[in-house]
Amino acid sequence: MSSNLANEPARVAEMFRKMVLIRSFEEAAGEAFHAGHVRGSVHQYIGQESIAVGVCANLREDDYLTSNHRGHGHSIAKGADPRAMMLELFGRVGGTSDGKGGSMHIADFSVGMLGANGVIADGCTMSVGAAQAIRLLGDDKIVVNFIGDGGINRGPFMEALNWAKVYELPVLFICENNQIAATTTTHLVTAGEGIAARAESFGMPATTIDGNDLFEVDRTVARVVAEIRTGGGPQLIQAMTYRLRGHFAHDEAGYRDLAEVEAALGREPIARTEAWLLENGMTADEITTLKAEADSEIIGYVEEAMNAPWPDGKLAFSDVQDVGAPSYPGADQ
Ligand SMILES: Cc1ncc(C[n+]2csc(CCOP(=O)(O)OP(=O)(O)O)c2C)c(N)n1
Repeated sequence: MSSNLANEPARVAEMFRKMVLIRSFEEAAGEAFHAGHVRGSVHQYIGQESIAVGVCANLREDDYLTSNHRGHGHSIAKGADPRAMMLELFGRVGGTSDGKGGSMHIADFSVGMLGANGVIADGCTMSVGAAQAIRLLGDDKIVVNFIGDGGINRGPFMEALNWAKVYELPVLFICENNQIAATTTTHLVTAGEGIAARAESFGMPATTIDGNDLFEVDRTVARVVAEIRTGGGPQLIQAMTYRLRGHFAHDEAGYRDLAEVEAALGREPIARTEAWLLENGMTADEITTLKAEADSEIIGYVEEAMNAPWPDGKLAFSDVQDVGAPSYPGADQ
């Protein structure tokens, strides 16, 4: 893992801390789901942490992010408050949307996190809308959209890439290629030469990287973000990775080849970054403490969420866009 970060162990340690916090959050979210505290579904981001953290380390707080159903890691990396996120998973007061969104709809506008989205690929078109707004306002923000490899076979992906390229909008599409969409091996249902080729067919530069290598993610995203921010137009990065758990918390993924999982565990990002830190001045004790602190921080949020009040049922329709009854001549007839 040679890198431009080699002289920045403190920065790497901070990124590692975020990756570990995401892992702790996801383990706790899975346990809370199995204990019956989380309604709906929980799609854990375990094994992909280096992508969210490496990408978001290169964004400004006022840059925007759109995400998908596997969005907890993206949200934490962008700066959303994990305490409010846990409350949201539990559906309680104080959640990022006061419990109305849940796991697949985490949003925190205060840090540019415009929203996760349970509808596959719909975050792509939302990101292009946000980028169009940036263009109209003359800002120099950029938008990052996270999408899975399964999502590239949906229409909104194609529409979003087309629009983004036609208007040369400041969007970075990050396709996290964990090689599987729910239970389907993605390349078996994807025509053509794959994700990068699909972006290139729209005239959009595409770069494929090892997403489990924090340093490669960081280096590549730093370059691409600078190009986009200075008017270079949209780009796509395909980050190769592996979903270490089932599709959602209640999927034991028994359909997977164990040898494949074993090999993937050998490439998983937290252990790889940890190895670098150990070689570059961090002690094993410091790493143990850092992990224990992350676990206890998250356990605290779980306990708080279990005891937090439920929202008042009367608030179900607040914060819902309501433009009222149509008003035009003859509307009342
Ligand atoms: C429009 C739409 N179709 C189907 C689903 C059901 N679904 C949820 S996640 C998923 C697979 C997504 O795979 P991918 O985009 O590769 O992301 P990953 O789960 O691997 O992170 C599917 C089919 C959905 N949420 N939305």
